Amino acid sequence: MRVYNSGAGAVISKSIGIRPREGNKNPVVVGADCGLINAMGLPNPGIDNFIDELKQIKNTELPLIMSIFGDTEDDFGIIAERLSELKIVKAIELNISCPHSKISQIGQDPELTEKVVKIVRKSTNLPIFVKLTPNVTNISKIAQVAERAGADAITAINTVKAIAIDIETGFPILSNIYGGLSGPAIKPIAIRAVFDIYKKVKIPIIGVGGIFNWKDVIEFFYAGASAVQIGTAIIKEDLNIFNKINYGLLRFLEKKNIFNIKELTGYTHKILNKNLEM
Ligand code: RRO
Repeated sequence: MRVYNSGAGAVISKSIGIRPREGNKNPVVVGADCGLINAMGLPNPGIDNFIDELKQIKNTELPLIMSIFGDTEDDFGIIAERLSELKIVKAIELNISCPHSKISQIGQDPELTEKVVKIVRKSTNLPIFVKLTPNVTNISKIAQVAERAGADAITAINTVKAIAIDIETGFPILSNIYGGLSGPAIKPIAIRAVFDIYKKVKIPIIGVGGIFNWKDVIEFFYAGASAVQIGTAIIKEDLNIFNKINYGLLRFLEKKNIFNIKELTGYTHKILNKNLEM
């Protein structure tokens, strides 16, 4: 509720699995020059406890998107079905892309992606977002597979697989060795991913990766996004970021005489295609 009341259009949960999970041992986060590397290890209370917690939220109008993951492919369907009974859940996002866990294997494999999305499609009528990993050669191919299997939107991107090493000891800093890099360092990678996916799918794309201000949001929309997510910037700054971004976007749209932010989606593609026609 705090995030929503701070100006976010919707709220997305940490990924929830079938059973409680502690996550990795410390250290699980380390700073990088332009962002963070994390290997939280999917810590979460498990679906039963989380549903109990959700039931305590009085305002069911809160636009809540539930991020989910499974230890098995069928887990995704079981969790999605259970969440569908709750009025507060407005969409489900499939995490098939955490770079330092087993689930990233799904998002790196077209056949597994298709299988998981189809299982969830059969389990729920809620909109399904599929969050993709940049740690692949051809992200738009995976997006196409997800679209064909019944996804309603693509979220791009999850973190970029990374390592940080302590030069005194020579040991990797994170207990898990590998982690996921987020923050401004990955924004150009995320923009490229959204740009490439936009060329290949018709469903909306939710852009994520290194957004800190309204200019970043415009860039994602021009590349092809219809919405964006913000994570690392909330940790590095604070919840005022949502109002600051909303204000900056409104001023930009007013200045350009644009009535609906939808008009920005894919703008770069439109001007590039026009140039090609000339
Ligand atoms: O919990 C994590 O370690 C984690 C997850 Br689920 C994810 O999707 N991406 C990430 O960078 N870390």
